[in-house]
Amino acid sequence: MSEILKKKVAEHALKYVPKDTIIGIGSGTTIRYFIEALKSIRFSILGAVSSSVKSSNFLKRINIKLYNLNEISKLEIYIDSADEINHNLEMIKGGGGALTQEKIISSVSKKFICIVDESKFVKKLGSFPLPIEVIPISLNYVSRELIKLGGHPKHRKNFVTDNGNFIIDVFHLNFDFPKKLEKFINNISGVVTVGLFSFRKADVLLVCGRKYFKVVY
Ligand code: ABF
Repeated sequence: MSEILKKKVAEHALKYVPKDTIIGIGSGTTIRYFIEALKSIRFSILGAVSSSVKSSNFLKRINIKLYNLNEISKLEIYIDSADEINHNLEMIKGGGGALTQEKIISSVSKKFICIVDESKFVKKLGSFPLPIEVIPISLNYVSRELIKLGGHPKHRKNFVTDNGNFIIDVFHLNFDFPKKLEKFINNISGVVTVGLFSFRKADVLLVCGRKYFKVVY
């Protein structure tokens, strides 16, 4: 069922794509549906900045021109999904491992449009473990610091990010003060990016449920 909802929300997101612009594009299965849907738009887009090798490959297959973020100073929109998003539009991202590029590209974008199926729209963040990208030699040090914070860190086995780094998935963290938590984790040496998006949260959320479709600002 969630595949159908992901596809629906992805197709709906086409309405938010401005003409003749370069758009920022995230990663994951929901975004895969969005990229598929891009084939059907009648007007043109100039191209895309992609957040992962996987998304870049899908975009190339449908002949969308790819830009390096360094060639661009601003983007009108960034479209991506999330692993969890709350009513304040703060998110946990990085289940697919592309959180660093996702955070950078969304930071350059005027508007972050998040598209999810209803299972990801939550009252409270934290059922999904928080992904953190770390420099490989810092794995154990960062894990010890996360334990001090009350978390249960788990190294994501057999996984290397597009940047050559490791991912730690952290369970049981307290998300009562997301900004404080994001800042604190960002400050641990060896952390490249934390998959908590409380500063660069979404601007618009599209949620597709079995019985409803919601737009949240
Ligand atoms: C990206 O894709 C990630 O930040 C998030 O981890 C994931 C969601 O994946 P899916 O669309 O496959 O559920 O947005």
